[in-house]
Amino acid sequence: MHDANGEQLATFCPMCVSRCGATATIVEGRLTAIGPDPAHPTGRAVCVKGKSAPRILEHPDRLLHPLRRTNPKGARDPGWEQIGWEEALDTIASRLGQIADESGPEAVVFGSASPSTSALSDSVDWIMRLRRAFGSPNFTCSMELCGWGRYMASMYTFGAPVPGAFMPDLENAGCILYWGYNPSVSRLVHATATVDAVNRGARLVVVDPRRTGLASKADHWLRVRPGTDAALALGLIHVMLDRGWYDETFVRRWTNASFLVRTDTGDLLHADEIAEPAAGTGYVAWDLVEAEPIIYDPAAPTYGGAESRLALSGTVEVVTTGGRVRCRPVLEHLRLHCEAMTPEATEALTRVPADVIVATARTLWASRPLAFYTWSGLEQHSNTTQMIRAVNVLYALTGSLDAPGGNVLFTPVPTNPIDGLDLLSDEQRDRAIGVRDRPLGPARFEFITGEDFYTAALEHRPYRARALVNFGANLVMAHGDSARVRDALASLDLFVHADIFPSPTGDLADIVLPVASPFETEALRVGFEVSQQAQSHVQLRRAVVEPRGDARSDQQIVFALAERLGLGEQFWDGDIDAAWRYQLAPSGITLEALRAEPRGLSLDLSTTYRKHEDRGFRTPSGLVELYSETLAKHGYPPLPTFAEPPLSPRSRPDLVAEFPLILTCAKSLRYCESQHRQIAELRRAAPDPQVEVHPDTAAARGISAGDWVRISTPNGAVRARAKLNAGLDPGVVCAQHGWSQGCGELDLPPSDPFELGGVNLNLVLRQTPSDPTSGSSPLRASLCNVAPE
Ligand SMILES: Nc1nc2c(c(=O)[nH]1)N[C@H]1C(S)=C(S)[C@@H](COP(=O)(O)OP(=O)(O)OC[C@H]3O[C@@H](n4cnc5c(=O)[nH]c(N)nc54)[C@H](O)[C@@H]3O)O[C@H]1N2
Ligand SMILES: Nc1nc2c(c(=O)[nH]1)N[C@H]1C(S)=C(S)[C@@H](COP(=O)(O)OP(=O)(O)OC[C@H]3O[C@@H](n4cnc5c(=O)[nH]c(N)nc54)[C@H](O)[C@@H]3O)O[C@H]1N2
Ligand code: SF4
Ligand SMILES: [Mo]
Repeated sequence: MHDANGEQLATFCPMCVSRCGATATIVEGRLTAIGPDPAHPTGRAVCVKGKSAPRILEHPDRLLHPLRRTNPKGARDPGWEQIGWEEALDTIASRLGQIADESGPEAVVFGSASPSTSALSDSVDWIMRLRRAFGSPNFTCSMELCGWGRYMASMYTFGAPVPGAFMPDLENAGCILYWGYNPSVSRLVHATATVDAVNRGARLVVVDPRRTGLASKADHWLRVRPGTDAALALGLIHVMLDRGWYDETFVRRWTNASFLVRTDTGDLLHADEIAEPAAGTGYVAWDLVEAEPIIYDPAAPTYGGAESRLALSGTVEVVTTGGRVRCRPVLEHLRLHCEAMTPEATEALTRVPADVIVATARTLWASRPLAFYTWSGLEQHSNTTQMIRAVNVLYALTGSLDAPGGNVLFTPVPTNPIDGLDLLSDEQRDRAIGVRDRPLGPARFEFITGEDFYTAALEHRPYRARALVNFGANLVMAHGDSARVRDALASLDLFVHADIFPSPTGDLADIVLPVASPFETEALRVGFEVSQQAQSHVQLRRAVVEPRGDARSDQQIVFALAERLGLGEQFWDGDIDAAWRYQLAPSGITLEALRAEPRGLSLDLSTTYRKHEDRGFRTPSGLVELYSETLAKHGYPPLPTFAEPPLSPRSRPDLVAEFPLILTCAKSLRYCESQHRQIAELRRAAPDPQVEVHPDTAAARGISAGDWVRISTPNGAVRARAKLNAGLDPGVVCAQHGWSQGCGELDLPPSDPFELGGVNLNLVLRQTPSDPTSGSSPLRASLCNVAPE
């Protein structure tokens, strides 16, 4: 389409998880504007970052050519020397081959920026394929801080990624629960859909230390003390069980609520332990009518219609091969586990008023179906896995899973998998860094934590990580203890970094590769996730302008590197179109059809609800596991358990005099994570990092709005400007991470991320003590003080 203002091209913005359908305006070969495309399933609106895409593309700091370091690591100036792609790729391939020959392919770690904060969503599956074809089980992408909770921890309850893949069905929800998630900042398309839902009468519950955008529309805003979310969830479960506010039919049939737990050991009773009926396999429940045990065998997962007769409360005596044993059903066990978490006791821990807890439990129950989402507020704690378990168990009790208006798996467009899962042997998978120490954690799924990666690089445990092939990830800024990240990256024999812009992480690389902006390259997107309509949509995003300099897409880099590494066969000999054709084949959609319709094509798919009624859940028992035997076997609590954050006023009263405040953090509206500060259009309205402080807390310290303040933790101090927020608990402050970039146009110099007194929050946060199951870092519940500069 052409008009006086330029050519209008259909596209979508992949710069964050929202992936908004958009229209690009092109004038004389230049991108001049990005605007919404209301006809696209995610195209209602675009944000300020999307609108700034032209400035991002044309920014003078862009990386335009492959670079090779000529000065030693640690030198202030890397001494970048421009090289050609051939030389860059050949050097990388030969060095990687040599390292793999000497130390095994596992010595090479691959990495990427999170697909939620960048266009890496275009190519992350291809990077996975390259890694697996190469033979390395090690991928670092901050999964332990972003994704673990939504995609993996929930496997231990549901056998499925809820709410990661089983998304909230906002269009039909009776009640929406956002727990540590603020889509008004972080996912525009969810924010608009939520406002629609509220306007049509859906209830909204927000659990957040801050009164965020949507919290002002919420029926209940629960101002939780950072890091005590598991206690809050247990307190809500207490009320739900106490009042009978749970879906008994679902709970009986589709959870392990009726399985018997031995009171002597706390373990589940197994069929082979009981005397009558004669030994079988599986678990044991209690038939109240027959007054005898009844066996549940996951291989034939049914009670044969006896569900309604199963005991869910009380205690029974079971004759086992070792004598009489007192047992109680899991639900009773859970009830007792939560017994002490009365609304008042929960208030004392979480600072959420007892009456609000009761009222919230009532709303969650009375306004079903419940759809929920959790994110960063829960994923960056030393107790993340148990927090997620607690919220998941609470959710299971509502019976809304996979029901219309609950969390559902929108039917995806059928495609061939491309992430190369079958290319990595189990033997290699077992070598993932960290999997021995945390066998149920992200390493089990080939995601290694930052902490474990740096230990492998610096301390050679469990073996030495020698190389990193990294697509974007700004590890120095993303992880606690930035100085340790720097030391680990500097210790590598080979560090290859592909990026659009220079970064403090890229500055430590041996070879830097220039990546094209997403608006300069083609990419295939299958499914836009947030609704059935969006998930049915397939789009081949075209290059709306030419790439600058020698920049190439991540996918092109992957394919070129694969060929150099002798892996061309697994990469269609470098032919990306052929790879896409393979991927698309089951969908019936052709590449030609997509190229002819740049706005994308939609299949006519409908959601299948309650799939468990056909095939159960993919847990060991085939049921939703309120009690997780898998966790128990590895020494973790089988029922969700609260642990006080290790750096909190309760755990460390000795530190309270010096560090009386609780420090958490949240994302910025105008920037993605550590990016975009160099864009004047974005920076002008938010030039400095901010820390939100209650007015009384500020006044007591002589701090006024806009003042520069020192945020000190036991690890040192950084700076930020005070933003007064009367909605906060006076004992809580909320800062921002990701600050280091300068902005030349506004004369704002960059800030050294390793210098105390600078603006890099993660310099004074730590990765430890990390979550024992997942290795998640405690970035959102620390102790601090704020003081005027
Ligand atoms: N204290 C604290 N720390 C945190 C968080 C927090 O809330 N608080 N959040 C955590 C979370 S949730 C995450 S996801 C991580 C984020 O950490 P990262 O995943 O590293 O994300 P960014 O900081 O956005 O940095 C992305 C990098 O990728 C580059 N990039 C952008 N687009 C592309 C592209 O298309 N290709 C390539 N090759 N590069 C690209 C950018 O220029 C930038 O250098 O940080 C974590 N760290
Ligand atoms: N504009 C913008 N959009 C983004 C990003 C960005 O940087 N900027 N990043 C992208 C990425 S990588 C991610 S991970 C997502 C993240 O999306 P969100 O999860 O929405 O991100 P946050 O705003 O960091 O955190 C959500 C809320 O958690 C609250 N919170 C802090 N501590 C606690 C706590 O202990 N308990 C509870 N319950 N809540 C707490 C914060 O106050 C915040 O309002 O956003 C994506 N989209
Ligand atoms: S919300 Fe994210 S995807 Fe949408 S326009 Fe903004 S940056 Fe792009
Ligand atoms: Mo993230």
